[in-house]
Amino acid sequence: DILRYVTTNSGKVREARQYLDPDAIKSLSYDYTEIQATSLRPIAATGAHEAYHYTDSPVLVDDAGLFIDDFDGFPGPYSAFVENTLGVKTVQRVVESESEISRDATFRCVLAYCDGEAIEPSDDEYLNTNTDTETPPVKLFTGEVSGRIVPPRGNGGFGYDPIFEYDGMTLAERDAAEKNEISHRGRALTAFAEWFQAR
Ligand code: ITT
Ligand code: NA
Repeated sequence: DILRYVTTNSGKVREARQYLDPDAIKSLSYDYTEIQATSLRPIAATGAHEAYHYTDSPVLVDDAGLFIDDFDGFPGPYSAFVENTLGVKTVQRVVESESEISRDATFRCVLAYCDGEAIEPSDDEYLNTNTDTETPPVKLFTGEVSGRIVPPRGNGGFGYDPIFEYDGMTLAERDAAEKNEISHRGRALTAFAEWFQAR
């Protein structure tokens, strides 16, 4: 069965291409329900269940967010809402205007895979958010990158990339391959691709 990389975000698809065999995987722009939660894992897992039931074929859901340390992880799971309301430049200005707080932040990405088959649980990579035992479990792959919030630079990437600096460059100053080498998504996709190929 063909694997669907489920996202409405073309920036994610561009980055994921490097890891996913184009003959075996297709992207699907399906907007699954995002539950309200303070961490990405249950959101991705629930989304994978829903997308699996929608497509009836194997799915990989990608939930990501920017967690600002001194804002207790805000915007975190609400990163898309905050980008669409305040905008990323305002987020940067708010961080800058608070003289006592640090600029440290972490990008996180959670990939949730579901193919309807029972997947052997391995520690907490395995999650079944539903008490309904008919619900197939999902397997989770995570990646993160820690950096700092800076005034916007660069035209590459998407979302918060221009205001997130890692090792002297913002993520928007890197092309997709360079971003993948160090990014939350690149790390999660590397882990997924290793597991998926070895299966
Ligand atoms: P899908 O849910 O359909 O995949 P989305 O863009 O809504 O697309 P998320 O729910 O994961 O994705 O929202 C994540 C938010 O964080 C959104 O504002 C993105 O622009 C941003 N984001 C995610 N990954 C990012 C990355 O690698 N670089 C910069 N911003 C990112
Ligand atoms: Na979303």
